[in-house]
Amino acid sequence: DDERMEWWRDAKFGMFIHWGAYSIIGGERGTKIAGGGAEWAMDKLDYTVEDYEKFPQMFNPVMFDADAWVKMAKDAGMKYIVITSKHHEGFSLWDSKVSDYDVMDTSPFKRDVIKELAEACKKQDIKFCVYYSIVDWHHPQAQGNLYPNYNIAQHDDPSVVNPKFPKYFKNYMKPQVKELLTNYGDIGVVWFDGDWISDYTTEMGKELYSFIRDIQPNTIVNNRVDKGRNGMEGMDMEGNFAGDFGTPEQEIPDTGIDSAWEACMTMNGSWGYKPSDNNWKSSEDLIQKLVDIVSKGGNFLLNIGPDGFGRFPSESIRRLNAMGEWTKKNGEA
Ligand code: FUL
Repeated sequence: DDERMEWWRDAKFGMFIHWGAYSIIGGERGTKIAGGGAEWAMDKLDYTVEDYEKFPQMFNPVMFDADAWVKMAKDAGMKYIVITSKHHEGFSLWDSKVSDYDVMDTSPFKRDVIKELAEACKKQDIKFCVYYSIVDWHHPQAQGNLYPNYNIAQHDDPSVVNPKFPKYFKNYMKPQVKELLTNYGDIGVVWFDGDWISDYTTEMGKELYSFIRDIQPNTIVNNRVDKGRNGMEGMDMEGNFAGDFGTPEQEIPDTGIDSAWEACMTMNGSWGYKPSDNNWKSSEDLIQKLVDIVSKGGNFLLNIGPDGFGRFPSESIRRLNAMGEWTKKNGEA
């Protein structure tokens, strides 16, 4: 296992990218502003499934430049990129054959974002990784029995179940994960999320984990592949199934953790693009967090929320530049 994890342990510093149809919305609907992460716009701003579909239908980020994104990550000292291939909204950023709700069939953009990024990463020698949400607010079988009231059904309410969820798991989720692992070269990490929903089980997680290992034996999988694994949960007991590394979110754990972990964090308060959120952490603060995390043996996955045109926010670019200058001066993270 150690050999499989070696590149990841050495990497220390990576870029998280939250990008999807929510990047058009920016967390705003009329006078309403979504609280928290703007990638939750569909839920927080009370869109129906049908209403929300218009956003993937207008997803046309003409300024998207995979090479430029990857270069910004590299220049900042980052060694891997994790992009949201599909977030909770259910819209897929690659050419999926099991879904029309993707960038090729629903959007005017008709460019395979995952393919372009995978190729840019390969060219520039940085590891390419994908985030995949188990929660899917668009797929009828992935929601509770109150469909289309997904925003009631998807919360952690054990009374709200969908008996068809195993069908979604088998006929949609697994085939999608397989596409990501077969059509885009080496996948460094599959970063699951949304493991908390009532219909998902540890058994499914185990199945998914070995499914991935069968296709790409070297791919690393986070702890959220197991059900309900927040932060370091599942990583503290031996033999307790919870993937390969812990995922503390917006926090830096104390010292004394033996297992692998990666702290993921935003530069302001949102994962998805949110122009109303000006609560940016300073570059000094971010550098300090990097040092703190690395000194405690963890990895730092720092998030960017590009806008609906495909641009990184200028505030993010400035911070990436500052971190790049620092890593160049002080050696590798
Ligand atoms: C959370 C998600 O609900 C957020 O939207 C974000 O993706 C974060 C990294 O994980 O659980």
